Amino acid sequence: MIMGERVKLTRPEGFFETFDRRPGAVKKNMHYCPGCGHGILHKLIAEALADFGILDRTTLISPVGCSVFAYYYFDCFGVQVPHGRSAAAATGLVRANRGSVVIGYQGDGDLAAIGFNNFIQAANRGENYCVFFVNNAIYGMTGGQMAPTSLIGQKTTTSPYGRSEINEGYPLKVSEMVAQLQAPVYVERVSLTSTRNIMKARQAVRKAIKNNIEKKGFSLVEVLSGCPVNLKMNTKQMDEFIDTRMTDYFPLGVYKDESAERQTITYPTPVFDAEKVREALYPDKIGEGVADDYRCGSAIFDRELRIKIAGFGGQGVLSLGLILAAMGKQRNFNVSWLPSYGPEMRGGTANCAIIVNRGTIGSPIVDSNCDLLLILNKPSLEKYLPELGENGVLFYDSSTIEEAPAVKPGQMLFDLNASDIAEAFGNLKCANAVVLGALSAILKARFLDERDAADIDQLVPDALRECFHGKEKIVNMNIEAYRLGQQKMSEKLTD
Ligand SMILES: Cc1ncc(C[n+]2csc(CCOP(=O)(O)OP(=O)(O)O)c2C)c(N)n1
Ligand code: SF4
Ligand SMILES: [Mg+2]
Repeated sequence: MIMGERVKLTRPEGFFETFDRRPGAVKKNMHYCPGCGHGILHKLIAEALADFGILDRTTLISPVGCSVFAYYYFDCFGVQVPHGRSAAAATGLVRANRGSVVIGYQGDGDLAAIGFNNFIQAANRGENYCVFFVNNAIYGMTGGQMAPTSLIGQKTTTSPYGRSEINEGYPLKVSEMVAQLQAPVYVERVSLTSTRNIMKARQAVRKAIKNNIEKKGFSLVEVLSGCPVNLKMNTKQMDEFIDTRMTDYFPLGVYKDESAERQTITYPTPVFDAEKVREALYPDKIGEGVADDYRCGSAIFDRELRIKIAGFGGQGVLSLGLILAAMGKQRNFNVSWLPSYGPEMRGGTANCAIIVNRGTIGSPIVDSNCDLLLILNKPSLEKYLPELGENGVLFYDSSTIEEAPAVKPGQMLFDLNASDIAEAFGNLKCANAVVLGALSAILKARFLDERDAADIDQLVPDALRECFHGKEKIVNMNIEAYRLGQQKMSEKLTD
């Protein structure tokens, strides 16, 4: 009880008084193992935040790793990000609020493996935040896999014979790499193995945070830290390992420090034009003579419609998707459009998924239960036909797919030689508008009530005008190709 009181009294004010977010009965201790470096570093940071009086404008970004729950402890703002995404979140946070202090706290797996590109690009841009990089030479949280900083010869669960430079390459010297970049203002490597080293680490933590407060750019403090549990050492052996083996390879010291010379960075004033954002999100309805609250009455619109369009890159697959999405928007549906660009040069497929729903769209992904597949080449047919739902509709371009595919009972099959028609029309690029025409003919003949069938010929030009805003020539050409496709498909349907 008395010990408990002492712990409470020596706790820096940068921590919560009790860690109420921690589940379970233990509300005063951290979740770290005995001998772990994370707790010591937390304490240095918490103390600095309180001493600088910046708790109310600091965001500490918790990573994925043993310090995933750092937000249990710090009495400032907190964001917990996906593995390795600290630098991306930090960039958004500091740019959105130049007066904020942002701390990236990352392990060696999080920073130097999965998140390295994010991290190094943010450092190279000189984003105004500071990173505390806990190098414990191991993936602590997941039970001791090799980290980019594991030492040569170090046995881990994924390097059971010891890390070898031939197989796994050399341990990454992050501080040295960052110090080579022009933008960072301050880079230091410290350790936590003795009171002296902890005091040096304390100064480094303070300097990095101060640089952030004074808007001097990017600072990195690499902290050599112990994970006695996964390195299977007691705390004394752990400190010795850090002081000898780790420090030999990762020498302590200042790698770059321009804190004194650097001026406060002046950032351009961001432009936020609310009206432009509104226009982009909610374009005005284009149609004339159509009620703003037009509600399609056909039964097919009573549930979510899941559409996929696929073909070669350059066939207008993605823009056809955009046109369908615009049609949905024009008629007051919620829509999503998710493009996927295939390796076009190597004969792969480009595709996009469109969802039309009067209610909320849960996910924009269509990878099963597809209601409508519009397929413009053979590889796409092979790839996506299995995704067609029980009563789904398949339309394919018979100019590029010669053999009629086999569909299951209940599924419907339509085709038109859309590319040939577009070519004869004078522009192969209009094949997608021909397909749109064919689709409208199918919808009119089989799926739309009288009112919606009459509406679609007005809706398509409206959607084209939304998509090709101001390019009246392109709009008109597409309307022509659309009408042609519709006529040819209607003829086929009545044959
Ligand atoms: C996208 C993703 N990949 C992998 C994981 C599994 N994972 C969780 S923590 C971790 C490594 C953590 O190691 P480190 O960053 O060194 O932190 P430490 O636990 O050592 O402090 C990994 C690979 C994950 N959570 N998410
Ligand atoms: S596993 Fe290692 S890094 Fe994780 S809390 Fe325990 S000692 Fe610390
Ligand atoms: Mg680690």
